[in-house]
Amino acid sequence: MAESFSLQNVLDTFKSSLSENKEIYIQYYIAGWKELVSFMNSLGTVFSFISKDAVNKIQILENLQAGESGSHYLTVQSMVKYELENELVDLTKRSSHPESGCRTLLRLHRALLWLELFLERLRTSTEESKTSVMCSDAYNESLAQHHAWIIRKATGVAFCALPGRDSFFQVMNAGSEQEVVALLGEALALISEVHQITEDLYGQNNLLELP
Ligand code: 1PZ
Repeated sequence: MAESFSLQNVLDTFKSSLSENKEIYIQYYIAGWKELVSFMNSLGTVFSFISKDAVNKIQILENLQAGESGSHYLTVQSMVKYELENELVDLTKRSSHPESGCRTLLRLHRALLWLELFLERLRTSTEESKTSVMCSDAYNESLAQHHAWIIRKATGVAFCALPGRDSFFQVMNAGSEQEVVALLGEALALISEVHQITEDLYGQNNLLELP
């Protein structure tokens, strides 16, 4: 990463991901995730098993975009339509399409809910709040429900290695605490909009439990 992490970058990329008619450009959605991964990598090696999986998912989506059917992977909406119409999604168990765009993006989508819940806690936290607690509370309310015991265990260990609230605010690279809180509010509105649009689309197409 040439540029260092900033919360503003995350906000900007997710902003670019929304088209005028509220479709989500996969390219910018992925770019947002890359920002988050670079942030996670800066936190230390305990988090590398998490960022490796995120990178892997990003790569799958980038390969689909670069492939011969790439034009269908412009937006999340066009991807869902294309993959469903052409039966490219394993709907009940993983078989001939274990790495569809739909199931891959669903994993990131679920993680986005974790991010939303975590950032909301961070935004409203006080000096005494512990990042490890905010992180695991957010995790238990979201991603944990989709993870096997062994992953939940490893994730719990990683949370204990999180830096404190002060360093989080610094890493956000957005100025004073007040300024970070304001920017978090802005970022959250956007992340939750992107999350909700995806959630509705996946819900309408019965894709929320893809294996
Ligand atoms: C700032 C601290 C970071 C905490 C991140 C909290 C999220 C914990 C996620 C733990 C993932 C563990 C590794 C791999 C799990 C995979 O099994 C699952 C399901 O994929 P499948 O096996 O079905 O292919 N992968 C995921 O759930 C995607 C996880 C992406 C995590 C991205 C976190 C980004 C954090 C941003 C930091 C600001």
